[in-house]
Amino acid sequence: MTKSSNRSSGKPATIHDQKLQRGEGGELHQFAEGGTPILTTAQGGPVSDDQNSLKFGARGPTVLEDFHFREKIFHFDHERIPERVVHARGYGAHGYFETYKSLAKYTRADIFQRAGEKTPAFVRFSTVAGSKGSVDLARDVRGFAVKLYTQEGNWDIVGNNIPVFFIQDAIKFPDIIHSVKPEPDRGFPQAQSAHDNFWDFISLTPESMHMIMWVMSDRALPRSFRFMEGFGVHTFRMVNAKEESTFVKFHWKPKLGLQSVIWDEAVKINGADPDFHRRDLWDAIQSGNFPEWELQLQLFDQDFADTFDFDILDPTKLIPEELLPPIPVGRLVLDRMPENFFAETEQVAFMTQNVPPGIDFSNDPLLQGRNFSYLDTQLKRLGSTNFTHLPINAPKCPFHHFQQDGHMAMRNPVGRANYQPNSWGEGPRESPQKGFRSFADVEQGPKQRIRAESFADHYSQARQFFKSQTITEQGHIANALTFELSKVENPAIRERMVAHLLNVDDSLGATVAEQLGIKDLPPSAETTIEVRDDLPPSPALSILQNGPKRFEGRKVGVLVSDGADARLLSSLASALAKEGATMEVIAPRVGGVEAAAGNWIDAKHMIGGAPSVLFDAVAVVVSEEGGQQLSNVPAARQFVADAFTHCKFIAYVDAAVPLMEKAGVSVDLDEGVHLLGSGGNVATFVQALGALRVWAREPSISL
Ligand code: HDE
Repeated sequence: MTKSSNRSSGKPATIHDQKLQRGEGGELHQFAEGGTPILTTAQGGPVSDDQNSLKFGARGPTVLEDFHFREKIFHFDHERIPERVVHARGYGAHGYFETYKSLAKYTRADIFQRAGEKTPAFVRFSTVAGSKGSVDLARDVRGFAVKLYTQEGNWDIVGNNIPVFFIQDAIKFPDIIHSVKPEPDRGFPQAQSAHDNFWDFISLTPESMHMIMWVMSDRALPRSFRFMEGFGVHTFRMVNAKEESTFVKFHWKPKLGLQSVIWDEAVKINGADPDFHRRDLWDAIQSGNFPEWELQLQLFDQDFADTFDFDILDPTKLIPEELLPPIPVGRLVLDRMPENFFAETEQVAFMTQNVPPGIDFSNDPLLQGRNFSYLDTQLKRLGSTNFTHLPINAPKCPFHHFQQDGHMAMRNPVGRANYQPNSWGEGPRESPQKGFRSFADVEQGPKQRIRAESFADHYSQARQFFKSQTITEQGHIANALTFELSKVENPAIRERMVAHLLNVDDSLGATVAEQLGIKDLPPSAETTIEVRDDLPPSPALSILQNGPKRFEGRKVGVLVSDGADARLLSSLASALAKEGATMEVIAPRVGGVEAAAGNWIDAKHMIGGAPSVLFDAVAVVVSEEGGQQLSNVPAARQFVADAFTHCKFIAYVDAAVPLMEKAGVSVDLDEGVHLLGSGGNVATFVQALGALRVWAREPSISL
């Protein structure tokens, strides 16, 4: 068979150039002159002309019998599959999970039996609300879906970067999602929660308040997939060989620490590079800086669960890590990008119900609903019950079953027996010992539509989350709420939200009301039970208290001009490389600049193409003349001004002062602005970068 190779480069081949050769397997390969494979139809027929459709005469009409044209257009017209109804925009990578030690005490899952065991993995990160082509930096929850190809079948931990959820019962999922998606009459806004429908629903759904605190925090604006946590959200079970069950919550902790951007950056990044997160992951993996997360488990029993007022089955609640420290059990490393985005990232099918023996579900009503839902979505999107035949979805362990036929069946069983039991001595058999056995939980009660009393507290953990944030982070939450509600046109919705916020924190409610210009503070929303004020702050919930302390994995943007000090640049580059960080050069022209010593400095970007929002910190290394010239270039002024406004560290040489001043940045303003002498002070600057931002600057800046 001729291998499809329509992507290989080379001049267009014509049928006259054709030579026939036999391949290794004896198959006939068709080559044009020069060894380029000949373009064929999907049926393998060689194509003579791919530039012109078949016509009568030079000017048409086109002839119906042009089967090559028909096949080509037919296939093109059907290239799209439905995008995911939620989490449509996503980006995936391959890697592996490495088990630290045996967890046989808790689970019989094979993946946790042997220290050092490596299990292939595929991870897909996503936003929830936006379409497939939407921007990366929408304020949104991020999906963090992990497929582990274990020796006992695929295990999917289909989690988020936030450990709680909006709703307690799966039956409300279509409502919350409809409310956040573009409004159905007007078809906008895209990938945004800042609109009436979303806040109307939320203001009528008190159970969402804890999650609202998270999505209004900087957690919803991650700087990189590599710098965010992942959570299984629900309480699951681990079941050991003795059929003993332990409750478990899954946490993925990024090795490079947590980091987010602020809203003004997010808005600008979306314009400057809508693929910011994708590019970041691609660049990191392609350059060998493989992102890594540690899997940590919160393990507990029923007695521990009973110590809380809330229900561990309620997905709007978390167990503070200070009360139950998560135990590290393995690491996830992403080291390979897919070869084909569609085949792998688009077609990967995650399902919460994919669990190996030894992992089991709790009765969390959201999880139960998800277990029901995910199979539907695969059939809808992938179009066949045989979606497990796609390589990305197929298990990597041996598998045998009697499922057969159906659309696009690629793996077709041979032999006579397609049922069991059979007396032909053929085919697989079930194994009571090795097979999946559900934990034999005892349940009873009347059949009814009801929400348990234990799910009734909607504000205490929202308050705990708010109180666990630094002042800076609390300010960001208040500003996010103000922005979002400022886009709500119906004042009654704004007021209903403020009434809820007053239950979370008086000052938060009052600040948002004040910033929105609500003259009379509404009474706080009614609660069914008293909001607890005694839950201690949990520092684990704050991003800023869990930063990396090192600049590793981050990037400095260096603005240069002709006559720049190349030695200074190279000492900056090597100091950053030592930290595991990178540097990109931005010049007036993308071709680069001539250094003071006459050598050439290559640039990666031109000024207008690389605003400082794309970097974690900036430096300005220019000549006297360059500094003067750039001070008249709006994009250069914006580069510096934004870096300052976004509380970034800035390094500069003396010659950059005119530019800094025109950008409104006084060089002796704060400790985040560093003077680089020729070769000097680079180390101090790079050391300081570990703090990532100069938050002390923020109160003096009004965005
Ligand atoms: Fe999902 N969710 N979800 N979800 N979810 C989907 O499955 C659903 C929920 C999550 O990268 C869909 O393949 C219901 C919570 C991620 O491919 C769909 C409910 C959490 C992804 C679906 C929830 C998630 C999805 C859409 C309420 C965090 C992307 C396409 C009961 C713990 C996976 C698809 C990927 C995707 C249903 C709630 C995470 C429709 C019914 C809670 C990360 O099946």
